[in-house]
Amino acid sequence: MSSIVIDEKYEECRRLLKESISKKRYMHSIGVSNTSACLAMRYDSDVYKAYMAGLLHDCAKGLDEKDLINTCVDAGLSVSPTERDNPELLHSKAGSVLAKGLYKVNDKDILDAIIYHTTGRPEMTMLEKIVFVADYIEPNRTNLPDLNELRQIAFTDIDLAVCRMCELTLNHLRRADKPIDRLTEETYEYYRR
Ligand code: DGI
Ligand code: FE
Ligand code: FE
Repeated sequence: MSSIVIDEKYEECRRLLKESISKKRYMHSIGVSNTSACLAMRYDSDVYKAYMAGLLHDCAKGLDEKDLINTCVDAGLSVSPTERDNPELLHSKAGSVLAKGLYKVNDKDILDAIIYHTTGRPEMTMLEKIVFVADYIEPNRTNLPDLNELRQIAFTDIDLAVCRMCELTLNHLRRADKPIDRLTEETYEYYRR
């Protein structure tokens, strides 16, 4: 299971990732990797970058809150008040730090797709949108709202898929009374237009 080999580099990253996160999170990562590759084919984007960004997007999920904050601070990345109160949000930024330092990924497109996979941002690159959307619709996801519809929209109008996903995430956060990151809101405002 999950023994897909793209090249040796991918294979090395996959092995290291498997040791670093839970089994469930690893299966999710393989799902996001493959789904990102499919979307990249559909939207004429770099398929290899999509495989790698999807594989590593949650590579920092194994870090505890203290390590998430330290990893970002040590790398000179800004930590917003919302992020300090909800360090889980930092797994995307910390993920890019690990991807670079531990997994030896130097490609800025891939690192940015990891950084923005949770909040999104206005004017995302195609690769960023692909990982953002693949994170939601990958085959192992079963308990998210509107999955069937979103899986179709993802392959017909990726901007609309981003918009719908932002809307669902914001609704969920508001209902759960969770603090909302400025970027999450800005992403929705941008893709709503
Ligand atoms: O890491 P995953 O679970 O695969 O997915 P993700 O990186 O999109 O993170 C999912 C969680 O992040 C989800 O429960 C919604 C939450 N999230 C997204 N934007 C915000 C947020 N949580 C808070 N508190 N504020 C946000 O702006
Ligand atoms: Fe994530
Ligand atoms: Fe994820």
